[in-house]
Amino acid sequence: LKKSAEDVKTTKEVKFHWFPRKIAELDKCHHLVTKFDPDLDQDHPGFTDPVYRKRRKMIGDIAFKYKQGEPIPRVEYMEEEIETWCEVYSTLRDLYTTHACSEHLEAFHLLEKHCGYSPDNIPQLEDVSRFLKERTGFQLRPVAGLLSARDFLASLAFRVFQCTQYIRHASSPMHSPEPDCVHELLGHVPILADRTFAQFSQNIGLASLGASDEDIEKLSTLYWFTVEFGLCKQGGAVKAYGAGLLSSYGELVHSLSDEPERREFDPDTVAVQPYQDQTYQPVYFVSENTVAVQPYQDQTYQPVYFVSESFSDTTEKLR
Ligand code: TIH
Ligand code: FE2
Repeated sequence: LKKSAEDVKTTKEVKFHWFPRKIAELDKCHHLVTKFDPDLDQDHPGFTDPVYRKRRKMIGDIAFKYKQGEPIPRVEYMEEEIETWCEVYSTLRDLYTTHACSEHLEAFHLLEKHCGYSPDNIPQLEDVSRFLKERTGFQLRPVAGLLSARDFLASLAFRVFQCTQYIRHASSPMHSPEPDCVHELLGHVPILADRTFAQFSQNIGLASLGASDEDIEKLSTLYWFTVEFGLCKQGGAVKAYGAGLLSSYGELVHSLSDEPERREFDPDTVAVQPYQDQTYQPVYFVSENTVAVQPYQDQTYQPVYFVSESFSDTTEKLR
């Protein structure tokens, strides 16, 4: 996390980080982590592909220029990009029937019907954003790469999901170590169309506002093992609801195979569980059905508190 003098305001006893007070201030929440940058990371599949890197810059510029409230500019995707999309889409779609949770399946169906989701079309963020806004009040905003945890979580507090618009390199369609539009559109978007899940996501965001670095770390770990890599029990079977699973054919199969360890979800344990972000997870956490939480407005809540009481079976009642 990048920290500068202005980020930390200090009075005699209280030390807190700057955080956005209104949605327009998300324009300041744009600090990127360069970890998986194809220009800097030698292991990135696009590192030796100048055409890919140029394309990434072009699409990234949309995000750099974007101001909150504007419509998200459309991208005309190239043939090779659509081929990558098609390969991932077709393979994953077959797998969802058996591997995805019911909330994901239900929303995916609607997205195919109303939002241009199909094997030969990469949906436009603006269209998807409008769909989500109507369903759960979530909206998308374009981002040029991996954001700092603090900025990313802060936007969730405003029901804004920062969303990449470029696509993964054609040489590795089945798994990407960084977010791309396949990950956002196939992994995150469907589940953000669920009211209970949307509330859970916003609550993590609210808890993050002004939090200490230590608590941001805990909240991102919690986010990692739920929103990104969470499994849940549904009708006696274990299903995936994490976006990192639902956007990666390789990891989706792996997560429900005999290979990894699966443990019962417990927020206090999960918040401090070490994780790695280069390849498949060795351990996943299984929740009882779906996440349901109360809407908290109080920014001083301890992050682990609200999550401890968060798992109950109220999804059906909320519908
Ligand atoms: N591994 C995911 C995919 O291949 O779609 C992408 C990411 C998940 C979590 C962070 S990046
Ligand atoms: Fe993600």
